[in-house]
Amino acid sequence: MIRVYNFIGGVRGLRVVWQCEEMGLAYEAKAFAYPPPADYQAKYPPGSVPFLEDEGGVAMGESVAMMLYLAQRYGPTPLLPADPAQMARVLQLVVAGEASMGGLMNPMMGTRFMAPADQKSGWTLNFCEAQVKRALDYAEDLLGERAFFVGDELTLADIAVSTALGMWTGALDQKIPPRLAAHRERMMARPGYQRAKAAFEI
Ligand SMILES: N[C@@H](CCC(=O)N[C@@H](CS)C(=O)NCC(=O)O)C(=O)O
Repeated sequence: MIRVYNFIGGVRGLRVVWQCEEMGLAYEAKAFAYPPPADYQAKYPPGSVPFLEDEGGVAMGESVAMMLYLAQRYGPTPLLPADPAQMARVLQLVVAGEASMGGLMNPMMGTRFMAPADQKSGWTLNFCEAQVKRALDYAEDLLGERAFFVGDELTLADIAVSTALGMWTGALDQKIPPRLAAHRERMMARPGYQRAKAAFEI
């Protein structure tokens, strides 16, 4: 069975189990508080979450890779459309959700919660913030007035970007542009999202 390790309330593991919910895949959610227990560190030496295990010796890190893995292994799924233009846009936004959004938020969160008092601001922090805002403005334009980023139904793009917005508005307490904000509200209202969120709330 698919097993996903995550921090309690962790956003990146939510990506993966939310996708499982939307695809109707059975999974086991393993949640723990930060810092991870020693046996987890042995399983995944970087010690970050999420981490996924599955039948056949599958053991992997990186939330976005997990999303693509699940779509490939258990698809085809409308979450990753076959139409080339739609597939390309979905892949772009799924990767952007981490490479141009979530990944840049990590140094911002580290600075906010872990840096000494005299190092809580600076050029790098401003740079990361500006880069994320640029990516969000672009996502806002791509979304336009539509309900979903690509086509007429949910795709991996909605899941990946929406969860990055969760870090931006949650841990980082930042604002998001209005159409993205409405999109996030719609995503959080989905039963699959609600069930996934509950899986990591202990
Ligand atoms: N690119 C990785 C980022 C993983 C990551 O930074 N996870 C955070 C929690 S959401 C974490 O484990 N932070 C604590 C740490 O790195 O020790 C992914 O998408 O899985």
